[in-house]
Amino acid sequence: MKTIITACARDCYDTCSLIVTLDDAGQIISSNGDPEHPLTRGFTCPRGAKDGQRLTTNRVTQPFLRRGTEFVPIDWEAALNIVATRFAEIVEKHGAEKLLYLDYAGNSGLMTEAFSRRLWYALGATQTDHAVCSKAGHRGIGLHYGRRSGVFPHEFAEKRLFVFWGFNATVSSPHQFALARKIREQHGANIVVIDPRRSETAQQADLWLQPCPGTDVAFAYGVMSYLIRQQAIDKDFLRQWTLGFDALQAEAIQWTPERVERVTGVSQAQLEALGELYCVHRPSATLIGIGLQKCDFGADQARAVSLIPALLGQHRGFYYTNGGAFYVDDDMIAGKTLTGKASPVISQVGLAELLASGAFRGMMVQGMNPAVTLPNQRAFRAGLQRDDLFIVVHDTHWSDTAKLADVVLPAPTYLEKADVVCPWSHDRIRLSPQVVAPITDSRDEVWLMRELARRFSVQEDWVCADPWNVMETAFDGAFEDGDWHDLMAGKLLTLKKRPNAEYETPSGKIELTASQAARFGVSPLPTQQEISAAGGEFTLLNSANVRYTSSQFQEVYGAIPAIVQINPKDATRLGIQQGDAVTLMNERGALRIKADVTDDVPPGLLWSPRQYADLEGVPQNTLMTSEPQAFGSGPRFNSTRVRILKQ
Ligand SMILES: Nc1nc2c(c(=O)[nH]1)N[C@H]1C(S)=C(S)[C@@H](COP(=O)(O)OP(=O)(O)OC[C@H]3O[C@@H](n4cnc5c(=O)[nH]c(N)nc54)[C@H](O)[C@@H]3O)O[C@H]1N2
Ligand SMILES: Nc1nc2c(c(=O)[nH]1)N[C@H]1C(S)=C(S)[C@@H](COP(=O)(O)OP(=O)(O)OC[C@H]3O[C@@H](n4cnc5c(=O)[nH]c(N)nc54)[C@H](O)[C@@H]3O)O[C@H]1N2
Ligand code: SF4
Ligand SMILES: [Mo]
Repeated sequence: MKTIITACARDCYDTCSLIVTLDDAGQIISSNGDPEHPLTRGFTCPRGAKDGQRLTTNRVTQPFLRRGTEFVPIDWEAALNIVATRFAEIVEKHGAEKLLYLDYAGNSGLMTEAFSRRLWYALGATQTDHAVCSKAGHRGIGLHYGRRSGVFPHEFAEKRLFVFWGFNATVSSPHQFALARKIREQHGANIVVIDPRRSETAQQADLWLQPCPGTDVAFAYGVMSYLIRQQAIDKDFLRQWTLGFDALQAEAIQWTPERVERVTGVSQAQLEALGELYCVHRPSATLIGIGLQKCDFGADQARAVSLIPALLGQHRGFYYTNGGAFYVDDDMIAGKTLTGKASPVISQVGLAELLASGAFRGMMVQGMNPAVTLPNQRAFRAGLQRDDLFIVVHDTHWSDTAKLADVVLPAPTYLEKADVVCPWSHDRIRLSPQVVAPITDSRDEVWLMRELARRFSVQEDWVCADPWNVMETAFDGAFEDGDWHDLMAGKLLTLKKRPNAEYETPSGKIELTASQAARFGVSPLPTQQEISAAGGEFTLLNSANVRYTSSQFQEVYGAIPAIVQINPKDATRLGIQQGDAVTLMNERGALRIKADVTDDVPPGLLWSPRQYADLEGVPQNTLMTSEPQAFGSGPRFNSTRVRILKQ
């Protein structure tokens, strides 16, 4: 028996340190959380625990080529030649922009996710803006603060109030939530959850507030107005560190408790209860979930909430994601800053229509399962089925997208290759060594990129540069307590962070009124917009699932339940009972799923787990619009309007 310590590479807030135990034959016996890691603290989530099992199920075992409806196994040499020949033809005949590189964070290792982009930058292929997840919030908060990093977990101990806002952290960031709970137990800190439904996190809160979805700008102004009226704001701080307080105050005080209640549905007493906690339990951490900004005006929701801690006199007293605080040059790793070619950037959220309209001739998909996770699946899948689109998928498992590809290439999982994962909540980093020998005939992303580059005769030598040397340069001066050699030797290091009180706005201050707003066509202050009721009687929310990472882990835990939660009042009115088959529909399509009647959702609201296939295999995202948010280009998953029928 032996143990190897690695870092989990999933698209996850927690970037755990995992201790993998192997038997003498090198087979994984278990994966456990590293007790020495200050955030992991000795436990793992249901996904981390099952990686050993997932290693051997539903894997792409070798390269495959589509022949009609069948996949035939081929060897790597043949696969590489087919891919390179087809892609080279496309570049020659139609131009490199007709080639789309579509990737996301299936594995957020820097080699796997970033370095492998070098080829596509060198070719000038089209890439996406990566806006399907958190970008709208980044844009919104960035207007006021520059970079978006804020509270780190190692600062939790001093906090006396944790406000999880549109953030189902006990599911989506179990280690940050557990740490907040520990501070509650030790120091009597309060945990508040702001979520329209009784999420798993809301169930553990001291105070749960339930604004209608999409009304968080109004709610945030309500809180700010309370703090101003109670004179709980820090005037010295505001004078020294911020710009535009008078304008913010003028807007905030118009949000009287009555008006806030009318717009958000939260009673005056509850609003005051939160305001009072902010006044008394100092300092606080306002933790903004990615879930808060996946709706029509998501960027404004995130920016409004992020302003609350500034009024209380806190530098960066919010948390959104912390990756931007580190001195790691990931754009250089990805080749973005090295290429002389213009790589066109298209909207990731809006890809479905473009694909369906024939905008591309070739597509390489890596670390993403877009045939499930992107919105407007009817259009997206129509695009995938075009005869003039040649699709290559490089994945560890038979994802739904792989099943629709022309060529499928096997990738090693994070346990089968070495990489370095940069965290985005905490500041600890360690090498992820290869834990087990590859169990399929897989090749990693860097190898694949180099083989294709060779066949394309790519001239840029930075494409085939040694990735470990590149990483060493990108991490130059990035550590607080060691160097690259220490990292390679397996030490857990701490990343150096940019100073909290440094704001990359034009004024160098927190711009409560954003001077760059006009550039993006938005107002200098966050604005509460009208919520549209078009498209159906109900708003459908959906969020991350405890046992799955987006579409992954269904080979371990079975299919993501195709259910919809509905309030008993709505259910009674519509004649729907627990377990009934129901149809959810809107102008984009219909889903057949099972009803779960529960008062975890209020009347008028529905909730589903995200990314399931319905009872007939239709993907959930058939119902979702692919029109990106006007500001920040993010998705609008949580503004989906639907009708629901019993049948
Ligand atoms: N309805 C709805 N849809 C949503 C959302 C929502 O809230 N509601 N949220 C959106 C959000 S926030 C996100 S981040 C996206 C996520 O969307 P995706 O990134 O598409 O999510 P996954 O389903 O996890 O797909 C990752 C893929 O990468 C593969 N993979 C894992 N490791 C490796 C590796 O080492 N190498 C390679 N080559 N492949 C690997 C996995 O097998 C899997 O097929 O979904 C979005 N879609
Ligand atoms: N177990 C697990 N963990 C994950 C993932 C996973 O797939 N599984 N995925 C990872 C990824 S890619 C992401 S992006 C994150 C997502 O994790 P989170 O940031 O927690 O976001 P969501 O799960 O999308 O939604 C969180 C909550 O936001 C609420 N919400 C929706 N709309 C509004 C609104 O308008 N106002 C307010 N106040 N609340 C609203 C929803 O009801 C939901 O409970 O999780 C990461 N962690
Ligand atoms: S998925 Fe997240 S919580 Fe689970 S082991 Fe990986 S980093 Fe930790
Ligand atoms: Mo995400």
